[in-house]
Amino acid sequence: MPEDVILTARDGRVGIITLNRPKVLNALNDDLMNALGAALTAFDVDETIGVIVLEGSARAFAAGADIAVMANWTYSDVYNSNFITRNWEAIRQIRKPVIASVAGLALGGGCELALSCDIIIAGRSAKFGLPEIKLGLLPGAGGTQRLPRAIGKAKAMDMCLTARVLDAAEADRYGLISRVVDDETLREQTLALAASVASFSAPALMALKECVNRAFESTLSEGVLFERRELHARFATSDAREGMQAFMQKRQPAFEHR
Ligand code: DAK
Repeated sequence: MPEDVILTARDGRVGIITLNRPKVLNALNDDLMNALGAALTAFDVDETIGVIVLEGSARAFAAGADIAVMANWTYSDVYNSNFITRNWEAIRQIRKPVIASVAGLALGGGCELALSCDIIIAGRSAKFGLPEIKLGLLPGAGGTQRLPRAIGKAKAMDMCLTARVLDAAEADRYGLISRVVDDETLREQTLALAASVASFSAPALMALKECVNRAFESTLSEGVLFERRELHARFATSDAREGMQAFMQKRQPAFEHR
């Protein structure tokens, strides 16, 4: 039996997806990206799940697109089959918060996958790089666009043009990632963080994620207008009523995700 290229599990309201091609450092091939897209979508529409965690192994989150598969492709192959767009972008459609939990290598497409998540929590062993230039390629899964938005042009150019790899402390300092923790506690801290976020109102989280992402797609005044409308819409939800009542009554809110 072939090994499952991803594994899924649940921990309360947290859906966990583990990339599982350890022999090739979780190199991203079609099977894996198809399975990842399906798992993300399944958790996204599951009302019992509030947050999705995406993790790799202790050695590698993912070492990038599968070079062995790509090595003989022609322009026609990738253009005609719509490589990347076809099955790498499911994550862009996910409405619930996605937390990348990164230990070890996050290179090329692996780094781009982490950049597509909403929060990146990294172990001290994590390494982030876009080394495609060494292969005569370039980052093609959003890296040239998301990285400068995350860390600015100077640092992004340095990483893309020189294949410079950042360790976790540098990535944290530059704003590429959200938090750094000890590797031994990475999983525990990721799941605690995910559980905490998943306890909040699911529709409020989805609206909030949409607002923050809108900051990258619009002018400031359009973005602020979008945010204002989303805030007004919260007043139509029972969770907002419950959250504010709970505060007034000095108790914990019991959100129903409505
Ligand atoms: N693909 C396939 N296999 C990989 C791999 C990868 N990206 N990375 C590692 N492996 C495999 C190795 O070949 C090796 O397999 P065996 O030889 O054991 O069969 C196994 O994983 C263990 O790797 P190493 O023996 O090399 O382990 P080391 O610790 O010595 O080195 C390393 C780890 C990560 C430094 C090294 O493996 C490495 O440099 N890997 C390649 C990293 C890389 O260049 N990543 C970027 C991939 S390119 C496009 C859009 C997007 C992209 C391309 C096109 N278009 C729209 C057209 C994206 C491209 C990329 O992501």
